[in-house]
Amino acid sequence: MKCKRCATKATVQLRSHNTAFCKDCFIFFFQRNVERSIERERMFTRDERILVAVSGGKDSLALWDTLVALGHQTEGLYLGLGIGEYSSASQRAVEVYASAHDLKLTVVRLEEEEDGLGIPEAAFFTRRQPCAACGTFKRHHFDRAAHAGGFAVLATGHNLDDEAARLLGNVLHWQLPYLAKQHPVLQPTHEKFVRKVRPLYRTSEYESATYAFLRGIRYVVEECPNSHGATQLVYKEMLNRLEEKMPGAKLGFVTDFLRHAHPLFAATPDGPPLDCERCGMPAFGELCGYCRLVAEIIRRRTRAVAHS
Ligand code: Q46
Ligand code: ZN
Repeated sequence: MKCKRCATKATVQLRSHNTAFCKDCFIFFFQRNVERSIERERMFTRDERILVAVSGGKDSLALWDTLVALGHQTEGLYLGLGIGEYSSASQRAVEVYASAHDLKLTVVRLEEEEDGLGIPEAAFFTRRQPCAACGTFKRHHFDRAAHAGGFAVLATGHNLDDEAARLLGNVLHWQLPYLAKQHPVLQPTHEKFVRKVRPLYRTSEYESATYAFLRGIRYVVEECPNSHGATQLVYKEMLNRLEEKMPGAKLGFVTDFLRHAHPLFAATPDGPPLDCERCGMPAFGELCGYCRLVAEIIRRRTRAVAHS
């Protein structure tokens, strides 16, 4: 098979796009695809500073690499979740990438924050799924770092497979408020929030893994141990089976939703009206969701210690 762009021998076949590329042309294709997503959705301009949330996996490192190649002003943020060897390996991968490319990286480790809580403790003491607490912790620390650093935008590495799985879950349960918020660009609803964007929303997991590999990025291949059994994986499996029979199904599912259905669900959500009494970030009550969760964990931990 020949490269669609330069007619030399192709090394990457993309069934969903009905095309194939050699190494250099695939890298060009990937970067141009991301650039088009940024422009199409008016995510940001070259004058704006972007904070890239990097986890150490293929998607967020491929995103950072692409934004740098496209000439955007970026800095990285790594949030250490305290999940054993997975977190140590992820932090190493991000640090190696940042120093090899001379990029500025901020590392925030949950265990070293004021509350000293990693995700395993949060899950243990609240008896909830680790991913529930993890989502709250990530949102809080990303928002806080973006605001403190004066960034215009926070970019995350969610890819097409993530977006399609999330959309399928939201449609299966008709989660109308979540469908309203399912968009690659979320405008801030408070002055302490920044615009949140997902520039890889039209780029598949396979494409970002291939890009990272061809660019020589040493990412962490292992998934977070808590991801096993997550409902999202069931949706991803279903969508992969569909994609097998109907190449391009995931891309059509997500982009047609955004074009035709999202405007029907979209409503401008009200921003939080108050400031959290503990951390100062936006809140709907006296405390923001993060501080309420932390207070609950600390209460339960103190009770557990008292009874031991
Ligand atoms: S990191 Fe966090 Fe994921 Fe691990 S605990 Fe769940 S949400 S699976 S993307
Ligand atoms: Zn708070």
